Amino acid sequence: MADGKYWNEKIETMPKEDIKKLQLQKLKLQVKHCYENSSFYRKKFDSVGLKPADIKSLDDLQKIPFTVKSDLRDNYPFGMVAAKSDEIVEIHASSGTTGNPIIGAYTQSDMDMWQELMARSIYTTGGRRQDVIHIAYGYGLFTGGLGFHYGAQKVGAKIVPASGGMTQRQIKLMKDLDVSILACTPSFAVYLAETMAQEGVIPQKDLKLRLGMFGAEPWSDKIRERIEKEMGIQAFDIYGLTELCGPGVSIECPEHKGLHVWEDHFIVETIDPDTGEVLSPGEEGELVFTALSKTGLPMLRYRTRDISTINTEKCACGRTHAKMARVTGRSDDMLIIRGVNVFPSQIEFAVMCFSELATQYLIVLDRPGALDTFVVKVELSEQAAKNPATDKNALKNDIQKRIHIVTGISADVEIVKPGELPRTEGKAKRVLDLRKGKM
Ligand code: DLL
Repeated sequence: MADGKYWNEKIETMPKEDIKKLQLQKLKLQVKHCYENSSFYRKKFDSVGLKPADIKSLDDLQKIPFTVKSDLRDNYPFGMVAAKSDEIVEIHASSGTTGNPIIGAYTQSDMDMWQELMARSIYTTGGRRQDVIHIAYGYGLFTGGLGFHYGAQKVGAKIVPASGGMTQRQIKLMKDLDVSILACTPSFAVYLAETMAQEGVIPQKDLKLRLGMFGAEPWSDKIRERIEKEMGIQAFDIYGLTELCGPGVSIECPEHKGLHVWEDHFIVETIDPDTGEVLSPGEEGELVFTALSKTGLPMLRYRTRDISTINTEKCACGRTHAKMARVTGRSDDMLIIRGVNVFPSQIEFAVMCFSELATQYLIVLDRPGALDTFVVKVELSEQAAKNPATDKNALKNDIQKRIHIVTGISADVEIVKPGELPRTEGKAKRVLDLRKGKM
């Protein structure tokens, strides 16, 4: 049990050269594991004439082809797995997407690594066994709730597994149970702060809250300032993805100058998203991770689509692991609405079920206050517009219900006249995102 500044001082402050040696040692084993146990990786290696023995240095990593999200979808559910079926002990999935979901299939050793990294991450922010941690990330297939749960268990903290919803009740619990750490999406934290103000709860006086761990969606310094000021806490950014383990891939340290990537388990690169060229530290690009310890569903050079910058300079906190800047956005079209991943294709799928509608639609996102607004504008077909029997209110309700079923979140549907939505030449523009700069 850790009792100082670090959860695992030896690992967290390991000299950079030693981290590199460890990474190379693990990379060689991991490549061999993939080649011998996953037909997906074997084919990938064979397609470029690469053998595990060709990986002799960390620079050789660049010889390995990228793994992309569509590989996971195409090989759903277990085509990329490198473990025996009975070795998989838990499965999670990222939110969003119609078609095949992106799943994470974890062995016991993957689960142990995840729990360890979450414990290390909580500890890095200052979380200790004396803390009461309120976990308001969703529990279930999403890795947020259970990821924090496992980590907090290892730290030995008292857990309040609140999950999502019932905001007022959550505030009451936070008050009555002396909650000291809040873990949720940044947008939910802002919403909680707003509701507290409406309910006359003054966090600085009525709560024992001292820090928060926020992630799963991009958030800006402005949001951080608001959360910190309104709740009287220190906010920490936490990053991760289902494909690698869930939250706990990287964590902000008390210096608040980036998120340390746990390099004993992951090699991080940044690449130009258009050309795939590997970038140098300090250059902004797409994050690519190689998981060094995962045995269930290994990830070699996995393209995340997340845009960030790597910083390899020394950190004043003493940790030697490289830092990534907060993720500013994604290079693909996935939308994160109120913390939930939504693809425009899901909306298309939902609205195209209605014969009364034309094929045009537009998703309008905004953030006038704390929460995202999510409007879907759809066009009536000429025929339905002319038909006096068309009941627009009933249609609107049905479409809203359908969108909720498909995405899991509520949208406001606006039905407009035929021809009213803008048309473009070439690719249709389906999303009008007015949230930029309003976070
Ligand atoms: O969001 C894991 C997570 C849970 C991280 C709780 C942090 C806290 P997925 O559902 O697979 O996993 O979504 C992963 O969410 O590729 C990013 O685009 C985005 N994301 C995650 N953390 C951050 C963050 C979880 N701190 C996708 N800042 C990732 C910005 C984030 N975006």
